[in-house]
Amino acid sequence: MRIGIEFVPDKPIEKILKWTKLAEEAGFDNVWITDHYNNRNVWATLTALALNTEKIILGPGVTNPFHISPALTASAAVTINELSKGRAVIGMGAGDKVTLNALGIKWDKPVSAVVESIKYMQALTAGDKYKADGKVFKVKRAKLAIVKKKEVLDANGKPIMKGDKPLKKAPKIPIYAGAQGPMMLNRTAQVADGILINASHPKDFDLAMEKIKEGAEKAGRDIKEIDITAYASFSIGETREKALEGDAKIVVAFIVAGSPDVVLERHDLDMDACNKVRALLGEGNFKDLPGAITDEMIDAFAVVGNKDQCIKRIEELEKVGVTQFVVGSPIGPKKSDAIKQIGKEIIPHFK
Ligand code: F42
Repeated sequence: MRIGIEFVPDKPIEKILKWTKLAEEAGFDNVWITDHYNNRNVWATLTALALNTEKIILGPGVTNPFHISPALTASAAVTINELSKGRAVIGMGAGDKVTLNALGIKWDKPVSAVVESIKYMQALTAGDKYKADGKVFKVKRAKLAIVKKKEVLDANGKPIMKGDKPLKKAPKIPIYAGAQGPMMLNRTAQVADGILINASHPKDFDLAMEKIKEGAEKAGRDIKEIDITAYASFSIGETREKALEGDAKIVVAFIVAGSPDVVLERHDLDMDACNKVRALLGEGNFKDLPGAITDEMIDAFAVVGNKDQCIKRIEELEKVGVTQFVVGSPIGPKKSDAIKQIGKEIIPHFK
């Protein structure tokens, strides 16, 4: 099981860097930086992280093909891969419809946009020419000049030949898709190296796995090739009560309010209680909001608790097929303490 961590660059980059260094020391495999245009820029943040870390894998989690052309995203990722000596990945999702529409950006065919952008970036990051007549992207001619292909060596260190020339390949930059919906899961499972699923409960993964399997089978892929990632809301403390002292309930409130009824029903949540949360959030009543969050809502939408409770849930997710667990916001009441606690008590359990 890989263990990743998510940071939102709504704080100065120095702070994100400090936490990322702590995460690297604590043994995290991946750091994912969220992308919202109203926060600090994701690629600027990743540049600072790439230059000041040694081991941790890094990438946007997730950027989208509507704000930025996939050609530019591919170029940014190749640049970060060079700066970090081969540690870049890309997370690509549909983006937020409301935010994009507010900027006057059309959000048409989000599933096709994500799938086509992944193929587009796969070609460009591999140093290949790309041309497409897709539903969303009509590309006449694209190629990155900066990709350095290297000779591929066999087990004895000799170049593998392709005809009379040595076979050359660019360093691989894995591309992950952010996906929740059935169509998005199915179609991205046909092309992506990993799938970032914004969920914390095994019930959600049972359903997601069905769609991922369908997609992988359709493309003739082995599901083991896909890094199935739980992008989970998380809060750890010495006790469950302590873990709940920070923003965990507020994060859960946003998830409850943003989830379709079908998801709330899947978790047998009381609809009146959920509607109360929606109303309080709508009014901006953050004072009464925590009191409206039930234990059932927390259990459905976050991994919260002491070391043993968190380990138990991550193990349950591993059983249903999750191969990377991403510790997402709020992480804990105090981020630095939580990162150290995860490094001491959680990561060794899964390594
Ligand atoms: N969004 C951000 O803006 N910033 C972030 O940092 C971010 C991080 C993140 C991390 C993990 C993750 O899973 C999601 C994350 N997101 C972030 C959210 C992400 O950008 C997307 O909004 C979210 O993942 C989209 O959810 P979804 O997989 O459910 O896809 C949407 C488009 C959806 O509604 N899908 C449905 C489905 O079944 O998959 C409906 C599909 C649909 O619209 N179909 C149309 C049709 O006509 O049938 C279109 C068909 C076509 O060709 O596209």
